[in-house]
Amino acid sequence: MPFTGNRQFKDNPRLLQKADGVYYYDTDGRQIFDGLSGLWTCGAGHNRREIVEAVSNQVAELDYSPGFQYGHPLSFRLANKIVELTPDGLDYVFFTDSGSETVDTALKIARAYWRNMGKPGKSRFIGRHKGYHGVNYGGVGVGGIGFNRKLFGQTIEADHISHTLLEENRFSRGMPEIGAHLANEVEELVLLHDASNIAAVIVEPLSGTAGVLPPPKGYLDRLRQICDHYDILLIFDEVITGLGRMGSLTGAEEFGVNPDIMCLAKQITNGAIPMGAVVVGAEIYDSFMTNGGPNYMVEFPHGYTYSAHPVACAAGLAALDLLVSDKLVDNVRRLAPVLEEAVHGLKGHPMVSDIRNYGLAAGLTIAHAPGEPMKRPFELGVRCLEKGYYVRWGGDTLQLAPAFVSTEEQIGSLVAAVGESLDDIE
Ligand code: PXG
Ligand code: PLP
Repeated sequence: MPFTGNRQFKDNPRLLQKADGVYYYDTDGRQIFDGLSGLWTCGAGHNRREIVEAVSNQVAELDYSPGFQYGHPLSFRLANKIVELTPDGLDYVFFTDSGSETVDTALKIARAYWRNMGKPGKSRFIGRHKGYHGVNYGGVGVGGIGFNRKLFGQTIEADHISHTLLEENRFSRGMPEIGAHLANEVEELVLLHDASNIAAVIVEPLSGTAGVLPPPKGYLDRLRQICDHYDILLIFDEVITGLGRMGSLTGAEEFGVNPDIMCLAKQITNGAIPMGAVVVGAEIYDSFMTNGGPNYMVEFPHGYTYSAHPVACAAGLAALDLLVSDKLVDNVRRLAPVLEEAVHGLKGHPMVSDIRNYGLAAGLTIAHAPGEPMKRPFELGVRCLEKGYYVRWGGDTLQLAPAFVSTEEQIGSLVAAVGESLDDIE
């Protein structure tokens, strides 16, 4: 069981049987509102007919196609679609099968790019405390959640700048006022290591897993300026923020700052089939093409057995068509203030020490039970489930991320269930 208390789960299993729209149904047939869009994956709601049909047809037409040395038309169509939806200047796509693979691919692209440019010394990475970049060795190295690292020893070496969860910003709505100055810590690391040794800075535009931490005003702009000034690549890990949840097609678009490399996953296929994607600009792509040797040689020795899997591509094309045709991003913009208003209504509860939100994402920090920082969120999550609401607990936080197709009433009752659960465990 991934990221699960296995012993507790075996005593009290939580088993889902089927899904429809914004609801799950457990093995007892109980209806459960999906307050996290799966795992931030299913913004369009579950079991969308268009995606189901695309997947069924594709598995019957071309069930698998080798990605090494062969291609298939859908992967190019999906890549073009992703390029359309991401900011100008991000024009080339490399497919993976998860967010973790996406991050490790992005890190390898960044180092290889600098080698291609004749600057092999530029190999260090800068991440951020509380950052989550998946669970593979690269992502854990740049990641900043100690609990996810401490069992595993040596990862890739990385420095970490401070997180932006500041006491002064507690209970901010949307982007907090204070914290842009924290981006300047990159400059201190430049003084320490010299930019000639630094490949890239990687951040989530909004930290999801850490409990929904929106970027402080001016913070991402400052990161961009510093990276430009010192010729360091800026990687946005948009596995959660990409493709709708922020109220724009990407976090980059919403926050008005473009990265050199973007990581996407989850929402590409609406969660139906595993898939991730790294998106880069022409300068990075061309550096591989001009340094690849004779044209039959492999320019980027990297890839997965299931890269650009045809069934995943079919799911992705259908899901992204839905995102656009059903104007789901407009839904997010419309529903974001509803979630904001509702969730900040929990302020004042003695156990709630902070509330944050942006787009269709909200995070609550729960005051620690004595000596047991992770216990109350777990208890709250289980209480919510008993009431028929699925929410996410992690660390000392609860997270809400309803589907883009939720109604105002559903969002209201989701937050009400959290409030009642808080009362229950007092
Ligand atoms: N980067 C970011 C920013 C993520 O949020 C990953 C990489 C890794 O993706 P994969 O597909 O390898 O899991 C993620 C995944 C949660 C939660 O509740 C978040 C994730 C996964 C599961 C749960 O916060 N994020
Ligand atoms: N391990 C072995 C022995 C393999 O042969 C392969 C792929 O061929 C892998 C790991 C990597 O698997 P994947 O390409 O699915 O990441």
